Amino acid sequence: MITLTHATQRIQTLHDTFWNARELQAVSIDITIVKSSAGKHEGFTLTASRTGNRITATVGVERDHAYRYALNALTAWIDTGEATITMNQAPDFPIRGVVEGFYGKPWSHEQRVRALKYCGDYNMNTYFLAPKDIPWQRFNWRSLFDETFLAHTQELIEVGHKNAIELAVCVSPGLSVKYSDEADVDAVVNRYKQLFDLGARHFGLLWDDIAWELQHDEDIKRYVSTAAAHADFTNRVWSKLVALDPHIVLTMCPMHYSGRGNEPYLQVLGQELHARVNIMWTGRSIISEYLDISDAVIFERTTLRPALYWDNFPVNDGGLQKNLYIGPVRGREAGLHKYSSGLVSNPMLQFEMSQIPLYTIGDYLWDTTNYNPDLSWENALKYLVQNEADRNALRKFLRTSMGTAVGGDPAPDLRQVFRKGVSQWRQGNLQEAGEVFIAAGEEIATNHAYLLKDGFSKPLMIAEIAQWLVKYLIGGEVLIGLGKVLQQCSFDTIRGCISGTQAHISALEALGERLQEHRKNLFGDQIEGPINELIAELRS
Ligand code: LOG
Repeated sequence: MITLTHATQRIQTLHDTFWNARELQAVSIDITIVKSSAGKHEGFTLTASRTGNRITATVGVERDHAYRYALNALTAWIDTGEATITMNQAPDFPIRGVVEGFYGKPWSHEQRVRALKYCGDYNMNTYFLAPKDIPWQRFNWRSLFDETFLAHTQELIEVGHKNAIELAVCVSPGLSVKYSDEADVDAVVNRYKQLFDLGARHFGLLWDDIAWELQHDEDIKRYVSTAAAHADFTNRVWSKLVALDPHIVLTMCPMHYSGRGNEPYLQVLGQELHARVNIMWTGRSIISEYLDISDAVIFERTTLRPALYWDNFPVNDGGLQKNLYIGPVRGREAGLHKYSSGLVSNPMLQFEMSQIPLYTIGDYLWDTTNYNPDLSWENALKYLVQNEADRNALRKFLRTSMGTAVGGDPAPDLRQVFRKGVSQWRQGNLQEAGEVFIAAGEEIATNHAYLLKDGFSKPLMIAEIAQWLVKYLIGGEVLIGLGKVLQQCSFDTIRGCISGTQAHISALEALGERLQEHRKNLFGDQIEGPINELIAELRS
């Protein structure tokens, strides 16, 4: 039994949505809404106590949608089993969320619906819909959205609102736009109007990955630079949008979306673009290892507004498709929110697996100072895989691909295996060294079989990583092969190194080849490195 007292209609909807998506616990919960003393825009206060199976909670919010964050905190507290809680919290970053902006097969409608619910659980508030390879996004942007698209989008906007997420649909006219042409401005605005009628209030206009030079004679005559054209076109869109609703939000992605943050293009944009339009930025690089305050300050000085980070982590499109980025986000500085209007993450093509890093991004965005990547990652696994045995098996696999494009050890457990094994072989204990690798390989083979067994609780996850699981097993077999070769070699105590035959060298080369042949990346270069080292030692 859950009761809610003194709620507004919006809070009631958030409440119903939240509890409907959960299995009701064997407790009764009474929640009372009070006037907020949170003091911050998206803040909430929460006090709660438990007597037996009965939980009594009081929640205060400035803005109704923050009630969702109070519920997230309440359920997290319930899971701890503690007797009381008192909280006064607010998020660090104002805009927190996802930009579905990768090349390749976009997420499906069903996945997006689920993504919005997940984002609510991660304390996020924004979802940019910007799939690159879908005709409506970059190619036929001059036509109105069709009925199917609108029906789907309406559902997304509604599910978003029920989960405290704003859907921001994007348009990318840059491949064929004529900046000076008012009809092109209207084409974009007409699409936004369709979405406005469905309840959307945040829109995206993207100028990434397009020709840097002006293409049309009229544009060349009218504008001194592409930056001037982008500012002017975006401003004209903006003024038609604010006429619809003064509270509207427009976010634009500039053509130079990565770099030092002081490029002439950004300077012009800063001066000429309406002050209320957000500018996205991916940081120093397209995929930035670090997002830090010193760069953010330069960007802000140049563009006269704080960056809205388009964070290209954990995205794995284009040439990155062999990688799985399933570790926690790292390298985003504590306190960055003071110099930024928000951060949205461009996820992987793999929807299910993206949830692991996204969960950690939600944690970072909420509280950058206390963000603990390893703890957050573990909590992500608990949240996503409730069955403990399945979670343990999955964790072992995941820990062979923890490398992110943004740092971190790709295969921390395997590193320990090699540390142990290599130290044994250096001491001349080839039987023991071989045993270390064989045991590690066998453990992988057993875990591989477990993950693929019928009845594994997360089949959608397994389906997404099927090809990496093939590589996983190959890795296990290669480790066993390496162990066996080591055990057949002998140790030359005089020279203090391993000796063996050409056959051993060939066997090792074949193992290296096997790993190379399969295109998906796992294990970092943890296995190849030592194999090559051993080959060199045998040749010496
Ligand atoms: C694209 C993005 C793509 C990403 C990673 C931005 C602003 N645009 O280099 O759609 O997913 O890189 O490949 C991009 O990042 N351009």
